[in-house]
Amino acid sequence: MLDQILAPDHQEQSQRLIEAMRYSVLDGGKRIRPQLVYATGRALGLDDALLDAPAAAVECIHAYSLVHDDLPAMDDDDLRRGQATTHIAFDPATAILAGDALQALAFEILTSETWLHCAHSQRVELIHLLSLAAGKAGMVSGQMRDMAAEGQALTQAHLEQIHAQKTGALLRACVLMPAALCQHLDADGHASLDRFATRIGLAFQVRDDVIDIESSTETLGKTQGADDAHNKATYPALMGLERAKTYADQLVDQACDALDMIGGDTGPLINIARRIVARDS
Ligand code: GRG
Repeated sequence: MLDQILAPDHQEQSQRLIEAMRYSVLDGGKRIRPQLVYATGRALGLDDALLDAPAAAVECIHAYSLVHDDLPAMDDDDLRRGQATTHIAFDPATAILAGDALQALAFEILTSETWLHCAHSQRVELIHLLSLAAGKAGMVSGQMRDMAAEGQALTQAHLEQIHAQKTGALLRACVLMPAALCQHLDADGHASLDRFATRIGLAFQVRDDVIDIESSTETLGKTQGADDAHNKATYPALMGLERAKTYADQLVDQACDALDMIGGDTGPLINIARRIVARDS
């Protein structure tokens, strides 16, 4: 879908913008968020075609966040997904605009009747969930609080609040969007999926902190040791490396236990949860 929507533009003035958007969203990445959307849909018995739009939309938001996070005014990173960050491959102004346009594209996709066929109320709910996850109550707020906390000693509760917003909110939306498309999900089922999403969101961040120490720049595809260089509060710094790894495993166990309430095929969700703590990039 994204390859089609972002077909190279032959109009001279926007060609560079489209190139930068394609570079940022189509070239690499593990695609964990779209996979989570499809896996949740599978657990709920939804048709894959209904999930293409939310999956593409969430990846656009994710890609924009990485482009902006790498900018000189933020983490100032040169390497992402094993290649030059967007502002290096293009220039900072183009990277800002490509990120902005990717964010807008996410909502363009969800509002498009070409790309998403669902009831009006469900469409509104998807837009609501994604905007909450991305904005001032979610990812952007988490990023702001993360920057403000640099160099400070945080409690685990404070660190978890920040990460629930910065990383967790978008991962949670990947589960809650398919849930919103499901007609037969009751309140208990919804609460179980929410608990699953919250636990894997946290596990994802704990693992991210661990691999920032243990993995190499080559394997990560981004600069290793960046957390330490930016004086960030991390789980290994707070509780030690081995305890952080155990904690991530426990979170994933709790997440998988929460799926017991879901009657459908939860295998793909469990697979993703296990991969989150096994990954080294
Ligand atoms: C700049 C608005 C704004 C927000 C930035 C998500 C984020 C907030 C910053 C990214 C910094 C970072 C490394 C966060 C830790 C978790 C995370 C999102 C890692 C990258 O996600 P992956 O591993 O990336 O899924 P790929 O490249 O596989 O898509």
